[in-house]
Amino acid sequence: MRNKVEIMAVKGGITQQPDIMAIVNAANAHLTTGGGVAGAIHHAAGNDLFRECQDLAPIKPGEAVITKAYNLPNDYVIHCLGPVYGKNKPEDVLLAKCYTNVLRLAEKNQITSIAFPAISTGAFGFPMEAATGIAIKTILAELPSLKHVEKIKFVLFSQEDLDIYQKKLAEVQ
Ligand code: AR6
Repeated sequence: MRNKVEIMAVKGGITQQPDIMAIVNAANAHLTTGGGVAGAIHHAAGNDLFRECQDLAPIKPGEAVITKAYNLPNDYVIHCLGPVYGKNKPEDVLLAKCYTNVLRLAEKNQITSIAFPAISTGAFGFPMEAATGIAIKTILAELPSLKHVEKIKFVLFSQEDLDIYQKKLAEVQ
């Protein structure tokens, strides 16, 4: 089963992944715009996304909800609230829950490809190395239960972050 899922890391923007069915939003609890990933997603998707989100908010750290993607070149957005580092504890458990819950929602919706940003590593302050380890370990643990997801792409904003992901992926693949 594990060999069936393609896992990769690329440098780029989460809103520019047209080959992907569902992109993940590093959201805030109220599923409003904000900065970073959430700002880029809401800006690109348009006001209809904001409206759909209002019926689903608020969410708690580790939770995920799914919406349509509107003007984005994808079918769905899966919105996930990562932990604020130093505040929502235990941070590692809550961050792992994000990845697990996103994958479970993806499976429920028969999603075949998914793109993740590095949840919690921007405004929420989670150290990148530690967050990368949690993301990869959690996803690897979920692989045996995936029936629909065939492609998982990590989208990193900087070369430095991409290097961290590629190093960790090389250690496990
Ligand atoms: N594509 C891919 N990665 C990005 C993009 C993008 N367009 N923009 C930033 N990153 P953040 P968080 C990287 O702050 O830490 C928002 O204001 C960024 O370099 O988007 O979970 C929300 O409204 C970092 O590595 O998410 C929330 O209030 C990573 O994506 C809060 O920020 C995550 O950065 C969520 O904070």
